[in-house]
Amino acid sequence: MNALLSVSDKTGIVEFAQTLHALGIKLLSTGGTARLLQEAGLPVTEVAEVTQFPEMLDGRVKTLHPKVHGGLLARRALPEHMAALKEHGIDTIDLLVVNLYPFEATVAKPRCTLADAIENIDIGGPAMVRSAAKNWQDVGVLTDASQYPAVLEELKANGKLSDKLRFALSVAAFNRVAQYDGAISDYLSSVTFEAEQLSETYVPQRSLFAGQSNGIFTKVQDLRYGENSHQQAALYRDLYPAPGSLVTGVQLQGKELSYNNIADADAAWECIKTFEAAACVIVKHANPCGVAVGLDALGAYTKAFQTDPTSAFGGIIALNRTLDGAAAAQISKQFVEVLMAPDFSPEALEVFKAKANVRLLKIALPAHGGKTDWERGRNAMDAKRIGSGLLLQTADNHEISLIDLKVVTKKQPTLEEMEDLLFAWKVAKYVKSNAIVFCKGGMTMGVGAGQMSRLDSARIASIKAQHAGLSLQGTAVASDAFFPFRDGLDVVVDAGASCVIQPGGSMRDQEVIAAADERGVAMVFSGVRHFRH
Ligand code: 93A
Repeated sequence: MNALLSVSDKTGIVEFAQTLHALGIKLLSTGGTARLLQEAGLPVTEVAEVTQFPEMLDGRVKTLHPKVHGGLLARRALPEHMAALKEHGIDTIDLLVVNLYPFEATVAKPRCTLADAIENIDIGGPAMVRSAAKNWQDVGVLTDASQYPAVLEELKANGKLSDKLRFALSVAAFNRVAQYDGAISDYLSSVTFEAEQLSETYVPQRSLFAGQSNGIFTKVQDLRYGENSHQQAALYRDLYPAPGSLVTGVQLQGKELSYNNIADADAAWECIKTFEAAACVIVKHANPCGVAVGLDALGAYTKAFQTDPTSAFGGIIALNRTLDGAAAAQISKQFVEVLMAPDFSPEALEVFKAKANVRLLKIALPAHGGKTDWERGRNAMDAKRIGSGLLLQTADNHEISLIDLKVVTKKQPTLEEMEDLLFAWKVAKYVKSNAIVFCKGGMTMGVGAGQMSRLDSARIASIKAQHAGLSLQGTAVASDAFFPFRDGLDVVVDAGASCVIQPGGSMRDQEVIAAADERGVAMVFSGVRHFRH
């Protein structure tokens, strides 16, 4: 049996080749890979020796040769194919191990030049992978180091690969090539052509919206089902996920995550990432039903839970501090589906050992102070599927600070009220529209989400507070979009609010400001809307 090894990522290749050699398989290889194997003392034949052609054009032409592709493509069962090989002195290649030039990693670097990107487009590698994958009945093709163990296991056991494994490898190979070409097409489509690009050092301007093929995603796993049990589903992640995003997390225990678990966990995690102080977010059906900051994990959780203990049942909980024993003991008293934190203390893990179904996810938080969206763990783009189409937009990454706020009423908010307003505004961004959020003392006191009328959201938020036994006297209220009429404002003031934050910008702003003055409450305009649908 002959194996051709040609890899850019050389992880595990020496050990893999050593086992192939021990199994009596003959090794062929390209320049860099051959050198590495020779250094490890393995007998290797260079492809250049087989083709009787040196690697040329800076390695652009190494394996593009009939002696390679004939050996990969010949059908062993067809006498005329085998006769042709014999006539031209070509040996079969029965195992192909290739991973491609690192195009995706190269263009992910912020200062990548166009020349560098283009040099990293692999031609010979995908050509060989396609030849081998097409001829899957006769050739095993490996495109990733993660496949080495399964292949070695079968070779050791049976001296050859099963049809099932060769077919699976072929499918994986075509997936890899499709993904690779997708990444190249995405990258090149995003470049706007300018004359300077002819220079070797040119770093192209890239449009966010050009090229969004599936090349930018990689499959993580199939899910048991989708939003409902009759729907099929799978999880994909960005090829280069931002640090601190949900998909970089590790599950420490618990049942397999479901589609809804992942969607809700993401909503909770995206919200918790925006807090620097110890905070807790509890999510149900994609909306926060309790958010709070506190002195520590326990303090934040206790407050967040108080907002709406009924809805918190079976909720998804995110913390931005290590989950310690005390917080774990408290949380374990409620039914929780998923619990996320940057770390878990041994005591906390001990508490949840007894609750084996609870899914614990350990996710590193992005570093505060990162410059780019990516470094700060935020998506640049947001997508929504519509019938036969896709809506794309840049993500809602807008954040406000005190200086952005404009007080529009006679009454000024106190410092404490200002803090509550900013907190409420932060939370409202993660509540589905129409969002009305009552807050006080760094915790949500009533959340009205996803109603078709702002008035109903305001009513629901205050009813929920009543049910939870919370008083809304002196609360701060955030409204994700402007009040179109004064009625919504009247509802929140009737409920006890003393100050309000909203974008402003309605035709009837003056009417709403006059109402706030009349009711003696403070109102600030943020100047930005946070619709979330
Ligand atoms: O420049 S290429 O597109 N031309 C080729 O003929 C060719 N053959 C293999 N790139 C080619 N390769 C790639 O070289 C492989 O896909 C692999 O990524 C890499 C391994 O080179 P080396 O063994 O010299 O490190």
